[in-house]
Amino acid sequence: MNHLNNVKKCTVTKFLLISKRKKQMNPDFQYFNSEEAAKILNVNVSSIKRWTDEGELECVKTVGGHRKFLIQHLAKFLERHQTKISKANIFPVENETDLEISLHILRGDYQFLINYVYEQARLCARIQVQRVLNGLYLGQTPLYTIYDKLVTPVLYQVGDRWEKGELTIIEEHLTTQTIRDCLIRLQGVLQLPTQKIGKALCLMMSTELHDIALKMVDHILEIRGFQTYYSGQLTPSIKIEKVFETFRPDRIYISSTSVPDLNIAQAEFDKICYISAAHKAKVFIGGRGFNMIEHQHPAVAKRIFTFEDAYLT
Ligand code: B12
Repeated sequence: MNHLNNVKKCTVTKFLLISKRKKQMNPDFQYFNSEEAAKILNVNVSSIKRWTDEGELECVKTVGGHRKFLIQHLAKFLERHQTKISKANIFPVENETDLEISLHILRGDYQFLINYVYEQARLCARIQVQRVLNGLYLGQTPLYTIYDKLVTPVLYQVGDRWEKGELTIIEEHLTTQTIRDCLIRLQGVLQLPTQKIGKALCLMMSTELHDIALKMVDHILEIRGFQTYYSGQLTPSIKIEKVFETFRPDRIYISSTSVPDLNIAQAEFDKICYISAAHKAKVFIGGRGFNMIEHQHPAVAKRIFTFEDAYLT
């Protein structure tokens, strides 16, 4: 947040400097075009044009006559005209900080968003984390991009900071649990197709606690139109045949990260593959645990490394 405040102060100061002179584009500043401004204020582009023509909303004009907006223009407008805009923005805009974040969401500035979401998750600030996830999704960012470019790097950052001793174990738990909770809430916002294209069983093995990656795979499969079944942490494969008979999945997604006992993990994986083959279900695997588990089996269709891949395969 310090960084954010610095950026804000710096931009405001610079803006004041130019507004005393003539209002013209300064290459050092970040400008929105009319479409971006409309998206942030959650109004039509025609409203943006009308308000600028009426002098209600400040802007600068390019040589070609295009309207460009600084965050401060929008913030000033918001202050004066709260009633003119709906609260349901892609990232609810209530103050300049929110506007700044909206800009990064719109621009897909993941480096900024990774640091911001990491910081907010560390503080267990669910609302802030949620707003970014929802903002990106409602702003038409593909779900797999949000997971590959934002959530995964944030989780890696949690791991790196913990390894460096910058996060205690309880802080690591609190941070990741905040992210996990926000992902579960995001699930409620996802637009799901009504027509189902298949059934997918998302499975974890009996010693596995790392369930966030598979939860995200589950979401990706749901938006693709799969009916999904998600087993969750520490799932023993005892009588797993019954699950195949009940749900008749055509795809099995297995996630493995931690392999405390390779013999146990290998035996479980082989069993799942054997039953999958018997039920003509394709197996898709992911996670670093498969660097250890032998996975050359006829039932295994593919090892998947990214959420984009999970969306496309
Ligand atoms: C959060 C976390 C935890 C949480 C898990 C909470 C939860 N509900 O998931 C808790 C605190 C419980 C935990 C516990 C442990 N953890 Co941990 N944990 C992490 C952390 C920080 C993030 C994991 C994560 O979600 N990553 C994000 C996912 C999206 O990334 P990914 O796993 O690389 O997956 C990618 C692909 O492989 C693919 N993918 C993954 N799975 C699947 C599945 C399918 C089907 C598909 C299609 C794709 C796919 O998608 C991702 C996109 O690239 C990592 C650090 C890190 N670098 O990942 C350590 C890490 C995974 N943990 C580690 C360890 C050692 C442990 C513990 C053994 C610690 C301990 N001594 O107790 C225990 C193990 C518990 C167990 N039995 O499982 C190590 C693993 C080392 C290894 N195997 O190489 C890591 C790497 C930390 C480290 N640097 O040492 N952990």
